[in-house]
Amino acid sequence: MSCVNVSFEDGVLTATLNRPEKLNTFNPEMHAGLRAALERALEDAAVRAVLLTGAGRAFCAGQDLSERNTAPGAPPIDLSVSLGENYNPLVRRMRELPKPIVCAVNGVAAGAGASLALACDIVLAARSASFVQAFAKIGLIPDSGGTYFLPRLVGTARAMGLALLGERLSAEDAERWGLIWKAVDDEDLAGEAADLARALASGATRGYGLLKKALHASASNTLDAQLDLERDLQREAGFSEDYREGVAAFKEKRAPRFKGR
Ligand code: T3D
Repeated sequence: MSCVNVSFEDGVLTATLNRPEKLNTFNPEMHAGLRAALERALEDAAVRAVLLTGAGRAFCAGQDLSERNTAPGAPPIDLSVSLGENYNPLVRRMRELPKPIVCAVNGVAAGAGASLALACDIVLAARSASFVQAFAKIGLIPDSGGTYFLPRLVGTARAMGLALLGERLSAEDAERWGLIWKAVDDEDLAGEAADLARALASGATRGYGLLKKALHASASNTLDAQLDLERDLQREAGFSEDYREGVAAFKEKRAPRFKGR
């Protein structure tokens, strides 16, 4: 059975982390499966939104620690190789994908699993789910974008507390703190996430891609640079078929029929 189940319907590519007995922890096969899913999402014009979720009781507990030999006498492990070859390209692929990624956090998201969720564009979480910055408990620092996402989403004080203490943050607190978009009742998660992904898949895909770029750039831009970027990206958006359709639909008082072009 594959580590990542991929399905496609109504413009939505759904990728389900599928090592439930291992809390969907990352191993090389999981990385390869996610890489392939994201490459397909990038290359296939029919894919207009991605939905990421996990099978079983966890979303993802980060790196599979059973794959790391830390026994006395074992050679030191150079973790920069794992980050450089797998985690960092994964996060870059997600951030650079010019299509929205919805995350349905079905259970605990720990370590790189929490960062994976935060690298998505809209995060819904089951009320019973939680977020754990587990890294410090094993002597590591938040990775896979954790030190970037956390302070930007919740501020330095809360990011520092979460990272140092490694305590569980409930989905409801995550919503209240602005870490995620929304906590929903467990039984509603799959349906709400699928509806959201479908709605995004019928939206103005090119505009979405450009707005992702603009919002992400704002984290490191001056206002001046950001205004220039908005001008340039809005130029591109204005050349899209979907812009014409959106304005025409508005004037004709009907729902737009976006084609994603
Ligand atoms: O190495 C590199 O490539 C560098 C990159 C690192 C990125 C990272 O993600 S580092 C962080 C790795 N993740 C963790 O440290 C999380 C460790 N797990 C936990 O903190 C907790 O298990 C959870 C908060 C995720 C869930 O807690 P709970 O109480 O719901 O479950 P549990 O009883 O702790 O775990 C259930 C089983 O899953 C248990 O095994 P057992 O006792 O039933 O045989 C536990 O050992 C196993 N498990 C949980 N997380 C991992 C894991 N096994 C391997 N790797 C894990 N990450």
